[in-house]
Formats: sequence, C-alpha cells, structure tokens
Amino acid sequence: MENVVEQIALCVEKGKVNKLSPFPPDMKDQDGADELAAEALKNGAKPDTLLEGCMLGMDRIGVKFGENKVFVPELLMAAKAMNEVMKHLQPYLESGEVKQKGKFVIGTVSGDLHDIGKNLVAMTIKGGGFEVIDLGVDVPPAKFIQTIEENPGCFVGLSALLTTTMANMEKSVKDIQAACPDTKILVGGAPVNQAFCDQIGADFYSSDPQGATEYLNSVLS
Ligand code: B1M
Repeated sequence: MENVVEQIALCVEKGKVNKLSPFPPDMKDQDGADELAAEALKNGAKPDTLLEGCMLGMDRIGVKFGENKVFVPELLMAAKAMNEVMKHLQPYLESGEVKQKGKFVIGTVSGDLHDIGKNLVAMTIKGGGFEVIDLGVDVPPAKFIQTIEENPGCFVGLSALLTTTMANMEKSVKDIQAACPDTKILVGGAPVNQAFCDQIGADFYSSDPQGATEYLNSVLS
C-alpha cells in the first residue's frame, strides 16, 4: 500500500494527469493519476490510501512553491492531477467512507474579482484533505456568514488583491467575528501582510497556499 501512496504522490507532485498527458516530459507514456487511482481501487486499495497520496503530493509541491522552486503552472498541473484522483474518490467522499479533516470556506472579498491565487489556495487545501467550499469572487460578508452558519466549525479564508478591497477584507473579518465569534479566519493576497492581519484581528496570515494548509493542520492537531 505504501507503494500506492508513493505512486499517487509522485503523479500529483509532478502533475502527471493521465497516460496521454505529455506533461511532464520525463513521465511520457507512463500511467498518470487517473489510471493509478482506478487500478489501485480495482485492486482493493483503501480509498483513504489514495487521499493520503494526494496529501503527500500536494504537500511536496506546496513546499516547493513556497520556496520558489516551482511556479503557478506546476502548481496548477499538480492540482489537475489531484482532481483526477478526487474524481475516483468522489463516491467514497459522498458516502462518508473517506473522512475529510474539516471544512474550509474561501472567497475573494467584495469588490474584488481576482481569483487565480484564491483558486490555488483552495486547490492546495483540498489536496491537504479538507472539504473546500469556494464562494468565488466579490463575496459580501453576509454570504460568508450564511455559509459559516450552514457549516458549523468550518474555517474561513479571505483573499484580496487590491489595496482598495483591503478595507472590505477588514469589514468581512469584523462582521464574521461579530456573527460567528469562534470561527478561525485566514487572510491572504498580494497586498496583505502580517501587520495588516494583526491590525484587522484575523487569526492567521499566509503569503502562500502551503502556509494556509499548515495552519489548518496545526489548529486540528
Ligand atoms: Co488586476 N490588479 N485589476 N486583474 N491584476 C493587480 C492585482 C495589480 C497589482 C496590477 C498592477 O497595477 N500592477 C493592480 C492592483 C493595484 C493595487 O491595488 N495596488 C490591479 C488592478 C488595479 C486591477 C483593476 C482595478 C484594473 C482596472 O480595471 N483598472 C481591475 C480590478 C477588478 C476588480 O477586482 N474589481 C483588475 C482586473 C484584473 C483582471 C480581471 C484583468 C485579472 C484577474 C483575473 C482573475 O483573477 N481571474 C487581473 C490580474 C490577472 C492581475 C495580475 C496581473 C495578476 C494577479 C494574479 O493572479 N497573480 C496583478 C498584477 C500582478 O500581480 N503582477 C493584478 C498570481 C496569483 C497566483 O498571485 O493572487 O497574489 P496572488 O495569490 C498568491 C498569494 O497572494 C497567496 O497565494 C497565491 C499563491 O502564492 N494568496 C493567499 C492569495 N490569496 C490568499 C488567501 C490566503 C492565503 C494566501 O488565505 C486565505
């Protein structure tokens, strides 16, 4: 089984989606995440094992991304490979046979339409074993609050890319804290930094997706 974990992890880390995928060139004509996941389940592997492989692969690529050893395209390919595995796991997730670590609600704050970084954070956290509820862009505080109330115990992530929408991030944090005081709020995005996070009273700031995943894991452990 260790082999299955490692094989899936390698495909996710390298972004090897399926056998036909030409990327990465050094894995040309080899089985990808799609074939390996299907084969492993057919041979009786536990669905949890596949999730473990995804988490390991996303963790490795996330660390490299945080260290500037790989860039957005590699992270996107890794997420694509991870999604191939998740496709096979979907029935087990829905039946509850595979348990996720928790729920993470994410959105770009109101007035802001940037979603590339937010999507990377969402994908990395999904690969880290969390159920991700992505509210999209231009999300008003009331929508975050409604979703938190529908998903008690969830974590929340706010992304902002404009200096002008940082004020909306602050309002979202304040409104969420007033309505749902126990909710842990993560913030990020290019203009956001630790000082701003402290100033608006959010729980955690991360400059990259991996830091956000590590924070969620640290809260749960
Ligand atoms: Co816009 N834009 N844009 N834009 N845009 C910027 C952000 C800008 C810096 C460009 C510039 O002027 N040099 C500038 C902001 C200036 C400022 O506020 N000081 C700007 C502007 C001004 C605008 C418009 C106002 C332009 C106009 O219309 N006049 C307009 C605003 C629209 C709106 O939102 N209301 C606008 C529009 C757009 C497009 C729609 C064209 C497009 C967005 C497409 C999309 O997202 N689907 C766009 C883009 C692509 C950019 C740039 C070029 C790239 C942003 C990006 O995706 N980066 C950007 C300039 C630049 O950065 N070079 C720019 C890649 C992404 C992976 O990084 O989002 O930072 P990032 O995410 C990182 C981290 O920040 C972190 O993880 C990610 C991975 O490391 N992170 C989190 C992000 N969220 C996190 C949350 C976390 C944790 C980490 O926890 C919850």
